[in-house]
Amino acid sequence: MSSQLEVLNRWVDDVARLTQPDRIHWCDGSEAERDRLTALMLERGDLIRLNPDSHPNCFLHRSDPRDVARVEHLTFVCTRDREDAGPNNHWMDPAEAHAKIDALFAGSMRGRTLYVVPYCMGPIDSPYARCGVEITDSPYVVANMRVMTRMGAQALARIERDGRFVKGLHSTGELDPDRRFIMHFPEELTIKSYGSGYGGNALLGKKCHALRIASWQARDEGWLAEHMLIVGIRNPAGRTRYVAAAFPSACGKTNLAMLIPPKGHREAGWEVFTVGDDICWMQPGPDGRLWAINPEAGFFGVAPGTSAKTNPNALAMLDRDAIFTNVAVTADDRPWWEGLDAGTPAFDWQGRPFDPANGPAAHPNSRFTVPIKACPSVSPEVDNPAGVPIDAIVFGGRRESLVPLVMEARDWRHGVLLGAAMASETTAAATGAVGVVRRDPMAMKPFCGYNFADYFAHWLSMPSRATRLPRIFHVNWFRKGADGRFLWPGFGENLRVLEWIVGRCDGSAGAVETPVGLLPRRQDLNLAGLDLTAAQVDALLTVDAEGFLAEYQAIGDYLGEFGARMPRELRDEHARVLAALAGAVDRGRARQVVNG
Ligand code: OXD
Ligand code: MN
Repeated sequence: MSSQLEVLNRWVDDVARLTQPDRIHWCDGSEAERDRLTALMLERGDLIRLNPDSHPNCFLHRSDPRDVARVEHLTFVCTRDREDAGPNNHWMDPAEAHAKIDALFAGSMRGRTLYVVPYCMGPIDSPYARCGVEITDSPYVVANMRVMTRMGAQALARIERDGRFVKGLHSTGELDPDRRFIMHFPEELTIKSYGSGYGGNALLGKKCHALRIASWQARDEGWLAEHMLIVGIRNPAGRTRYVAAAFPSACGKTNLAMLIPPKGHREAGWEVFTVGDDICWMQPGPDGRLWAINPEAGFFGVAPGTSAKTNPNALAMLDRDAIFTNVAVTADDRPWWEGLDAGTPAFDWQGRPFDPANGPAAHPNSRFTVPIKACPSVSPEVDNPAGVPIDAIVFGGRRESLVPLVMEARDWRHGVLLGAAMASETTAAATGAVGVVRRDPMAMKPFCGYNFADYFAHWLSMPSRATRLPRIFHVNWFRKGADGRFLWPGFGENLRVLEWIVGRCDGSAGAVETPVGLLPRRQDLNLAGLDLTAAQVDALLTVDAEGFLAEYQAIGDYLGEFGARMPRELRDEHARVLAALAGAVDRGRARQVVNG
């Protein structure tokens, strides 16, 4: 059998024959290599140096204005059997997809350098980590992959040991939206991405490998690859519990992962540790618990809205060694975005003198790339090859109405339904309309590499693989009052909800049963020092059975779209909740205020 390095060499040769690069560079991940690439990008205008006094070693990249977000309509899962990709994915026959995209790759690297980027997703010595190699013609992608993954010589050595790796081929092509595809071939452990330089389309270790391909591998191997942050919460007694939380893109995962406790909690001894802000791989451990690693080594976070109020920890790590994409700049070359308290924009994200008539100064999906180690709240466990044990899984969406602040599933099966029933208002992280409610089960709509019906069945199979599974919760920070203002203060105050969640895990926090799950009463939440009226708390903790009945009917329609493949267990669970809601409405409990 040939070694993985031979396999890799042969693949690089094949790709070079197809794409015709002028040069081939094997990335070793060293600082010298990074410095050479940075100098090259500065010379080519791919990067602009930001103010070296206020922001040492920080750079700005301005993308093509037509290339600023993930392109879900051009993202395909190419399986032999269309049903394996499911109605939740765009599908193309693998042979047709290869032919279509290879025609675009033909000669696409002429005049360019082909970079070979070996990377490891997860701590380099973790049994849960997985490796890949991205071939790209974009030095910007190489620079970002160096921050976001364990990239270079160590990864190459591990690939040789592992005996397998995911192949990712990327070219920015012409950056023409009409010549753009992001294609996944899970059966071949292969990704091909053409025509975009944007993070989620081009940093192939992230969404393409760590979610779409990994979710497929996880199903085959009995683990979970999820769109979740991982956070450690230490209570005043010194016990740290780990929570994994799934929210759709641009719904505050980075802020929650780096939360700073409110003053009273800080003084009482609460502390929060960041393990990851976007992706979580969880494996059943020998103790029956789920153990999680963050496959990434950096953050690719949304800049707008990041401020001293919303996320002081993020702000503190953004003044050195950061790559910014599509933010605005001040007259003295500092990065700027909407929501920042200090400074005023002189140039917008496209480099034009700032004029509010052109829209926001920073693109709403402008980003920062920084190493996780730069985060003041980074967990001491971030490199632990064994991962961290997860006590609670939290699902959440952006919902103006109906969905209460927090609820707990009564058991794992109900929790899977809560995840499957998730819906959220869309954001700028993907192209398309913003603010429209769409079903986004487990925040995986854009990222699950296979049929959602099989994915839910896989989730439902976890009790047979792990005996001490986490409790499952659902939260909604985005509830609005009749005046259109958010009811819940959010940000650091979200710790109050996490306190209840860990209290449930400890067995110390109370709850009331409702048809949609267990909710805290006012006295079960620590609201001390918060300026909330009783009416606001009631609104946050009310179950509107009539409204939920309509919601669950819509959820039933959605689950029905997957036909007979949808697991019976989930349909039964849905029927149980629907019947409980109908019963509550019949008994005249159309609105259950849990305090009342
Ligand atoms: C991301 C996304 O970049 O979800 O994390 O779009
Ligand atoms: Mn994400």
